[in-house]
Amino acid sequence: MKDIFKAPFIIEMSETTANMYRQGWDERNGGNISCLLDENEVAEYLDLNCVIRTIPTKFDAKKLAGKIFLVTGTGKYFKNVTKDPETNLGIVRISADGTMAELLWGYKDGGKFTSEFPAHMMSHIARLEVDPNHRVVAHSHPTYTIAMNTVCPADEKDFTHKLWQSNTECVIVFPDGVGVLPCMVCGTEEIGIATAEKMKSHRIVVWTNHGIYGTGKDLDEAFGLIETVEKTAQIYMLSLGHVVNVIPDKTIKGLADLWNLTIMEGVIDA
Ligand code: 2HA
Ligand code: ZN
Repeated sequence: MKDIFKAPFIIEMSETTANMYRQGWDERNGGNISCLLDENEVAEYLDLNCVIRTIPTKFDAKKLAGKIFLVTGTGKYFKNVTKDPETNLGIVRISADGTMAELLWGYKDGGKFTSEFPAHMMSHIARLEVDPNHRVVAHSHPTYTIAMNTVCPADEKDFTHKLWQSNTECVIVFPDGVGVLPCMVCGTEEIGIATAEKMKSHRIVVWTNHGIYGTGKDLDEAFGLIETVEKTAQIYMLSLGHVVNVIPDKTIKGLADLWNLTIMEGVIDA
């Protein structure tokens, strides 16, 4: 068996959580990440017949039966992952009936996966249905995005438009727009269902007054989506009350046409 502490998926997860912490997006135990792993790759590091313990999923995860995920732990701090991945992370396999997560590695102190496990798993189901290359769901509390929620309506077309108008990168990076949920109780199956519904048509979902979900084929892509929204939310908040130039709709359309992108419907008139 190879040394799991040297596995690319553990190193990349440690680097990403540390990076997010340093951005100031993940205070205390804020944020959580899950990555769908390749079974054959995991088998190079772990005996897949050795289940340490089982943890109830508390929702129907049957559509993910047999799939293996690397998931940040509940109550754990992103800033601590690098120095102790085995306590702060876990590798779980969804049981055949979808009611249990079989712990294959990690959560060494008896812990378990993030409280947002339902939102993560339901988002994986939704994204895999539209994109077979999808692998990562990352949740974070970026400051300016949450600040934008306090001054903007919880309306996804309006929110997307404001981002597209503030930074020319936005329509290119997320032509599919940003899904927006109203302020809801987090950690529940309900918010998981609502998030997954948005994930059918968006790779980014904002939880009003809470934070953001970014998804993608790898950690870089999920991180990059969050980073682009957050940078643009910062531009928006810094210029609030002093705006003389926003990107005209015809330029947003021009950018989309130049890059052959299909943009979220109903956001611009052009
Ligand atoms: O893990 O971010 O949404 C703490 C949270 C809950
Ligand atoms: Zn959160």
